[in-house]
Amino acid sequence: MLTDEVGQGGTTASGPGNNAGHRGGASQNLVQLITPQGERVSHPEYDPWVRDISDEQLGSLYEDMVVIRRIDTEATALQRQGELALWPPLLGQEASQIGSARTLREDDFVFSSYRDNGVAYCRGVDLTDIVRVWRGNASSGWDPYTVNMAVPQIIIGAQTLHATGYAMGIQNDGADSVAFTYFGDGATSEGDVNEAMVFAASFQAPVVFFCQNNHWAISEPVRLQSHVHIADRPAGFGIPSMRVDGNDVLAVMAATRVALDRARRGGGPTFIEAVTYRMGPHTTADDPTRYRDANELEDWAAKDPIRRVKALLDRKGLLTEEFEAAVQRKADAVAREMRAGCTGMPDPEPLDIFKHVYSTPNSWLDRQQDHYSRYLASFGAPTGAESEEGGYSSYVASSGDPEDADSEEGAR
Ligand SMILES: Cc1ncc(C[n+]2csc(CCOP(=O)(O)OP(=O)(O)O)c2C)c(N)n1
Ligand SMILES: [Mg+2]
Repeated sequence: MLTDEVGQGGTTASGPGNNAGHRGGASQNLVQLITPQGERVSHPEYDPWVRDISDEQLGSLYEDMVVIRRIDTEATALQRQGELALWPPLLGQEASQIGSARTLREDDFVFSSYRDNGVAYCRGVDLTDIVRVWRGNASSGWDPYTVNMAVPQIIIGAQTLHATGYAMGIQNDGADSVAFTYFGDGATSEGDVNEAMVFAASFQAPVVFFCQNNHWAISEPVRLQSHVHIADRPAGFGIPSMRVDGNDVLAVMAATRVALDRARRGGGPTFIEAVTYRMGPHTTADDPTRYRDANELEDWAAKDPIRRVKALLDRKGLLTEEFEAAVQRKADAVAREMRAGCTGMPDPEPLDIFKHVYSTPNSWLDRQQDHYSRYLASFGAPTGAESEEGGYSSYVASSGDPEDADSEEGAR
């Protein structure tokens, strides 16, 4: 089982400089720079990539991880309180998301999945916008071009195609930015991800494939989906890969820098497997106790990504009371802001759902809209929305004979 290996440091099979990354052959070892006990272990190949990281920056990475765990806890609570319809927790994946996202440049472009809300935080997505879709308030959370991050993809793996296409565009523009795509272990079984890798390799596109192997695809264990390490698969496409401890923020950062550097210098795509663990349920609608062993969770809790950086800071004498209090204050403030934004966002008009389906009129949709507006009218005229131009009331007003509404009775 892959879970046993993350306790120790390791090396890769690849050479020096930016030849880092495995091109096939024997299975790779795991890159680790901080042990679960918080010990900084040296790694000749990857140390140079994070040599510049100061104590202050390490503290900042720790703060980021604490903050996104707090975002996650708060959003889970909001869901339990009926304020969000659903939430996909990132608990346990903080180092993978912070170590990578904090390494990106502003002009790089991110294509992610639903679980990468820590990445969205790093990109500067408004806290209210992070939860907007999960509240069922909008079809899309934010404008991708304001933060250079596409809205999260729910169709498993589809974002990797978008990333490869975007990367080919970067190439055409002659720019040195990079398309960076996040996806899960389960996604690697999808055709989309494989097609994205074929194109990326063929055109040597500046794209980084960042797979968070959290060991589960809902209730399917990774060992069922892949009989080899996931990082061994890209070799078949001619894409170099790295296999890093995804609960080690420095190892993730080093690998991300290797991959970005290669892409910026015209060296084409890289695949990173960040070996981590989904410590929570798949979503708030899931109960993992029905399909996974409690011992597995306990093993991974001992490899917690935040605890190990905290232990490292402590070893360095940097974990002062003031520092810890400041981190806590920041996390609380972020959680407060997100909660206020969530509960304070105005409800959309029910018929707004029809506005963004087609750009041109469509008789099928018109008929459905007409039905729905008469159905809504059967509950009596709403208050408050009547005055809004083009809103609920105008649809209701034009919906015709209230007798018709009775025929919708069964739909209640
Ligand atoms: C194309 C497609 N097939 C199936 C699903 C249903 N589905 C939602 S999440 C998920 C598992 C994804 O697992 P993984 O890629 O490991 O990502 P994780 O949820 O672990 O972050 C599946 C199968 C979907 N959303 N899209
Ligand atoms: Mg997974």
